[in-house]
Amino acid sequence: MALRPIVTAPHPLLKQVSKPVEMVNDATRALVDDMLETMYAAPGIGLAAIQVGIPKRIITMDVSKEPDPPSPLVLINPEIVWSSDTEQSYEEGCLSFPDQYAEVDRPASIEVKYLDRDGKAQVLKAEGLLAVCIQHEMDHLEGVLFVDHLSTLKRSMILRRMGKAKRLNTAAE
Ligand code: GNR
Ligand code: NI
Repeated sequence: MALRPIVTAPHPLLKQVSKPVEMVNDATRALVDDMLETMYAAPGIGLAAIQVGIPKRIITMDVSKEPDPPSPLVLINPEIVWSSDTEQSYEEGCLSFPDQYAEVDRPASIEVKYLDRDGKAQVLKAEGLLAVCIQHEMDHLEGVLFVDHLSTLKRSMILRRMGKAKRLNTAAE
């Protein structure tokens, strides 16, 4: 297992559309394990493979809260098969936008089909934070970021703050 560096905005990789996994094999599982380790270390509740530079349709998640035990979830080639008309608003963050948060509206409940880490087909119905997280991660597979759901004004404010933070970082290095 290994920690992998997380790609931060603005980076062209984050706009890339990820490719389906053709076969779930040991190499896939090795990447999944690295993603889980990287996600927990960040710490984050979700991670898409493109955030560690790999354009494959793989996401890892864990929305469990202490003192509950960890509950890692791996979705390969996920597809939303149903989503509710009712939306919910949630203050989202993204490991590729450190320290930036904004309210995003999305369907409140969804049903998603995917392959698990053994390559077995699964269906999952989700609501609340899990539904938010799955949709946020699935956006990454299409090169869509949470800021793309915001008004132009809010998006440019966040992008400007990201630019500033990056310049400060480069100056300090
Ligand atoms: O760690 C994360 N927290 C989070 C909070 C609210 C809505 C979505 C997320 S996902 C984010 C990790 C991440 O960037 N995944 O792509
Ligand atoms: Ni994200």
